[in-house]
Amino acid sequence: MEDLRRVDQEVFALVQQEEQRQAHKIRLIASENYVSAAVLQATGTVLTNKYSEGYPGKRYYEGQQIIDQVETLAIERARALFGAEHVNVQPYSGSPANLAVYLAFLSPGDTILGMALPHGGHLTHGSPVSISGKYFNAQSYQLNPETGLLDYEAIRQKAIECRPKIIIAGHSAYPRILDFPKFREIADEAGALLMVDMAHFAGLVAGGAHPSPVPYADVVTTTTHKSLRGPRGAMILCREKHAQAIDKAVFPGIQGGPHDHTTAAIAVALKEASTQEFKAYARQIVANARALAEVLMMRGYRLITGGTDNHLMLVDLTNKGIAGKKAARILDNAGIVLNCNAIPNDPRKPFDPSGIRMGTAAVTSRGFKEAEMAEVGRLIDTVIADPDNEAVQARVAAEARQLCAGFPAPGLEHIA
Ligand code: DSN
Repeated sequence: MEDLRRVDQEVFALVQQEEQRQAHKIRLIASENYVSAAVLQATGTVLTNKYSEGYPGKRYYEGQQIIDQVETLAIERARALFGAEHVNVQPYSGSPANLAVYLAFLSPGDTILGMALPHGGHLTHGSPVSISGKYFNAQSYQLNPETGLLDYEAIRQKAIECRPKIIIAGHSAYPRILDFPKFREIADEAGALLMVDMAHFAGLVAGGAHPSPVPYADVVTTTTHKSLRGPRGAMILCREKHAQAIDKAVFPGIQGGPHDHTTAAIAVALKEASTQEFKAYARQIVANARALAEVLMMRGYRLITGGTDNHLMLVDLTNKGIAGKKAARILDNAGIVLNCNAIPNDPRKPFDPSGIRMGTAAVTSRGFKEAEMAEVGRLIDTVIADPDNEAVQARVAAEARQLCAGFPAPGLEHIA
């Protein structure tokens, strides 16, 4: 980054500091990861200089000889990896991708049915503060208050009662595998389209560590930067009969020119995700989540649903006498980065909820296995058990840094 250093020392210094932070801390935010150096390099190319409204072979501006090939490569790799009939790789991120699906199939005021945000759904699945809840009649389903699990019979009844045009399956904080055949059955019975937002677990699907929604859903949206380990971006996978509606909704419906440098990096990430190594990575993400969940439960932590089948877990801290926001803050001081999170039927406010969420995609990218996850669980407990002790936090931060030092993060191998 010699040119960046010369031209703008302030930004250069901040980037360097962020590199240090990512290298030295144990990153457990369930939606984050470390992309490879190859993905970083593709993101930083001259493809950022190009405008290419339209789609390969049908663009509004000239000079698309190379860009068409880049986008086609990304599309074909995504189709092959996920077995999808049609893929749009242009959405800028997950929220625009979801909005594009709504634009493709809904008129303002139409009914959608998604998982409630406080129960693990995403803002764009119909939260009242999001455009998805403001422009549409957003109905929601919730988790069973006793088990913390999805109650498919209750979802079915709700769908029959409100007759949504789209049922949304997918989440940001649900630690279990979704029953896609069951969602398909419910959608058929209610006469709805089924949309699956697989942003969180797309990498697990790609690596065969999670069932694929593609055979069951009409439309699947995903970000590319979570467990899939690509650049910040998104894709929409759909059946051929919806291809035109989806493409028109993305452009010109809600977006202008695609970010071609991102498309190139998505293509690289998809190539990486098609390898045997990535399959092993996806399996290890799940094994690591289980290992961390077990250590925490052994130490008296209450996990929502009693464990995890995917990359994430949700911990109710009520019995530990500490709220989620404070827990997240002191853990960050101690070199362990995660986020506070509402638990189902949380009596506390969203900005300071009762729980914390953690995921294993990023630490698995740097090579942590079950033994390191046990160590991470011990460190978390040490901090939570003595929440006002800054000396403990400093000691744990040093231990976290030492643990990370043995596992250089992808893209950050140059950091000592
Ligand atoms: N913000 C992401 C997450 O953390 O789950 C979802 O978009």
